[in-house]
Amino acid sequence: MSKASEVISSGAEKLQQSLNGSLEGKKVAQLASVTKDYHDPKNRITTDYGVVQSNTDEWLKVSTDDHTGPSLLEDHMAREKINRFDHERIPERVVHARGAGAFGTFTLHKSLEEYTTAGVLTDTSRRTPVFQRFSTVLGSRGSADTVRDVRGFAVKFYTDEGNWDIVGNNIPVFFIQDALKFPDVIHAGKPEPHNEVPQAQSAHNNFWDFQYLHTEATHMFMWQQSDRSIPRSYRMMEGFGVNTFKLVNKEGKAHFVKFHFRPHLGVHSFVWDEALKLAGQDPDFHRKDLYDAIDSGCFPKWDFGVQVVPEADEQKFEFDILDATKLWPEEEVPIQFVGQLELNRNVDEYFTQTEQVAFCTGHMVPGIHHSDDPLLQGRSFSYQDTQLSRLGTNWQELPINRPVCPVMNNNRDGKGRHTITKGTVNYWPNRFDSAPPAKPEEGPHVAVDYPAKVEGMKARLRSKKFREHYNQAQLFFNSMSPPEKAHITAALAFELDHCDDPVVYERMCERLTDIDLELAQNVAELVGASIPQKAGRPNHGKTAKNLSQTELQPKNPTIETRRVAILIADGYDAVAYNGIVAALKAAKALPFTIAPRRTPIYAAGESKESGKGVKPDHNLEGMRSTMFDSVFVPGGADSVATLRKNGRALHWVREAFAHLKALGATGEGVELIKDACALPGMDFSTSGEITDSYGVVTAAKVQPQSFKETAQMAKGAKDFV
Ligand code: HDD
Repeated sequence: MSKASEVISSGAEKLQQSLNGSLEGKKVAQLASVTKDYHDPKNRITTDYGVVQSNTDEWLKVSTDDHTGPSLLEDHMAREKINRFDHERIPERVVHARGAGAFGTFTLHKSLEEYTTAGVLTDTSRRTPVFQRFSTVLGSRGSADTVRDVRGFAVKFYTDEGNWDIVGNNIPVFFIQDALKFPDVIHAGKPEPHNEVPQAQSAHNNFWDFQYLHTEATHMFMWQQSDRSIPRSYRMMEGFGVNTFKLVNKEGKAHFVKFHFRPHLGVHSFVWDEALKLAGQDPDFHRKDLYDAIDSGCFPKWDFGVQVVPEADEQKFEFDILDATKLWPEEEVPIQFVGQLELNRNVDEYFTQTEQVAFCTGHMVPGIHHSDDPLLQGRSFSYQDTQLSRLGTNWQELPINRPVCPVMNNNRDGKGRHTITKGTVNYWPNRFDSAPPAKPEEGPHVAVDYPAKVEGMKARLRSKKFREHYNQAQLFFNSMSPPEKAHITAALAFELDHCDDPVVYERMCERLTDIDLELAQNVAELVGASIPQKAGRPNHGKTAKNLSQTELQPKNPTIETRRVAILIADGYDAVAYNGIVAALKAAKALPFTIAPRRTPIYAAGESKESGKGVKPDHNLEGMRSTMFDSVFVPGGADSVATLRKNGRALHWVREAFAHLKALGATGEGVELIKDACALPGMDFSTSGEITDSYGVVTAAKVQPQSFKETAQMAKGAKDFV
């Protein structure tokens, strides 16, 4: 059981019990029918064909006590075991190879029947089961979670009318307008072909060479260089469908639509130094964070919203609404929030669920349709196609991919077919009238194509507005807060510093003048390029709301699931320590005790002989401050004296402060904080009062008989986490 579940009682089992009979329960029951429990005490080890075995450790041989003889080909069990192992791996995803997934529920609180007939978006009584997979894009399956990259946000809705997939990202726009450029943008970003370097990074010549030459990527690379591409948690990022889709209502009228998911926890990011260090210190940080939160019953939630534009208004915008390199500013098209996505169940097995799940933008249900967005059109070919090489012809039959509604058609055979379809024919029309196509009048669950009039030249062309590539790159940069602008400057300086070809960084600094001259000049200085003197184009000065993460903070701030390290050594102040642990647990945060060693640590006045003491969760070397959201140092003269002499402890506090984390201390603990990170002008508590300065919350004197101060401090710290 994880630390998280020890602290907060599990809600997942209760949820499962409450599902029986519901649509949501259908997927649970379907998966249960193919799930077996490895830990059932009745189990005995068998071959794949079911014969119980008594020895699977030694290959059958001709041996004596003195000599180990040759192994026999006859041993089918042994050959099966090795043979199955040899073939365990399947090709990883060509992009988005590294990911983590979970099950959940989609609920709707406002019907969208004005726009669509889709049951999942009109029936407010439904609880639609979902599977969601988060991912990075460029890295291979074993790469680190915290690299700078776009994050995938793919949701499979198992609706009563079939599966609907939103295959989105945590950034609302994309690098390319036409799907045909996808192999180029991905080849440019992936490791370079001659030496397969670098892994999971865009900081290299080829990526930036492409960004300069392929100007339609300008808006997207600004997002990719912002804090959005180093999220603190999958639970703390937005999700976007990115492409433009169409909703069609019962009158047969169409609206263009974009899909949005906004996290209840707000949008939060690492600082770059933290992300870099975590990639080595804990490459599974995001995967574990998601698993632990769900395991502990702190279910991540997103508000689901739509931006809707009537078909007749297609040309009313200065950008083309079918261009995936453009967003629809909320000032022009407000988001209507109508539902909620909640993740509430972890996978039982990674491979069969998270690895074998297969998304496809072409998976739509009646009432949700393709638009002519040229990126979307090509995507829907690519996803179906890639699953064939990754999972085989019958990938739709894998349990995680099966719809919860009936499936019946004349597709047959192929490698690994599971379904046994009874009947004497497998074609339509047939003399039995079996499995006929439905009539549109049978109901809104029947797919009917939307009749759209199309005219134009048969040519390799995009419409005029697709040729404008800079306005929204400026809009995004202008909308950033000063720290976010500084982070973008530093990110570009890092990335271009990794480009050793001057052609690449010189050109990129020139490109930045198309966005903002000052940005271009600052980056050029940092990377040693010629300092541009003239803007490539004037900055229009416009801003839009909710592009800066500072505007996307939670309605109800919480420290739920935040990880707080409490540093102690022998002689710590038990009152302050117990008080902060209790206060954090009450707020559903996760306290971790960290000490110089992992054998018990004794409080002031507590003897080793007492047999008590606190067993720390980790020693100071085993974990680093990067793995926590906050650090707290309780008093205790001996404890703090030991820690003040310990370089690692000082580094812990200093590093956490440099990463802008909330720090707290009581009693003598304040002295350790001062040693590590006092700045000129910083205030520290000198008496019973609580002082908070630069996010450092201190109380020099704690009343031994009371837990109140520490509880209050936890409350104070919350404002800074
Ligand atoms: Fe893609 C995977 C998101 C454009 C071709 N893509 C993939 C995944 C996500 C996205 C989240 C991982 C799904 C999972 O967890 O299994 N892709 C996007 C977004 C795009 C986009 C938001 C732009 C709006 N993709 C895009 C284009 C193409 C592809 C233009 C090809 C023409 N994408 C693929 C793929 C992948 C994929 C090769 C690899 C594994 C898979 O599909 O299942 O087909």
